Amino acid sequence: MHPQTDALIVIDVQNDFCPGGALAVAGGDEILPEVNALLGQFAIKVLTQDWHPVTHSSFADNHPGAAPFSQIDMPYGPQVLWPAHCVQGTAGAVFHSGLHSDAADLVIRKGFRPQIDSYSAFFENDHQTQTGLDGYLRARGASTLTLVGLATDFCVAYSALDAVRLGFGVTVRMQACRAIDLDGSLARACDQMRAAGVILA
Ligand code: VGL
Ligand code: ZN
Repeated sequence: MHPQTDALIVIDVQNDFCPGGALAVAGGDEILPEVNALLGQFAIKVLTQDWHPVTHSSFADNHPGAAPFSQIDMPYGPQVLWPAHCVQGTAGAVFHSGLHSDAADLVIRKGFRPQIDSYSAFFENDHQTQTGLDGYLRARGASTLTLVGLATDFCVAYSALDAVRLGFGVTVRMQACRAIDLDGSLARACDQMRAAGVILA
């Protein structure tokens, strides 16, 4: 058992990010045994759930003529346009059936504002709008975090970098993560995480 001050954050282990899903991450379901084992070892366990309205501005479908995986400029910075995924209330947004989601203390939903995406578990992509997770973890006395889930190079990396900025000690368990790897995004994310002081275990 990990100490009371150590929290496990499981990022976006949802059907749409697993094989067969709308934004499938290769091998996304392979992490389930390790993620479930970790859920049994931490006192503080949080799941995040990507949770978009069908009108969400990160969906290529909502930008006529735009191709999935292209980039646009949003008021808060560059934004990749994704295939529609994790739409609120759909099967794709549900946690993978093999995830022991009942073990979680808290589920943080993110990306529900139509005009802004939210990769990180802590801040939306403007790096200012908070999800509330920082306050929750502090209130429970967490000082170190272990991150696992999908996808390594987007939601896991953004969460890890924000967590370090917020003053948490952060470990990413790479064997319990899988990446989208768009144009070298995995290598870039790993470099950024290491440079920021994230432990890649
Ligand atoms: C994610 C792209 C879009 C993720 C979520 O969970 O990494 N990536 N929405
Ligand atoms: Zn999303």
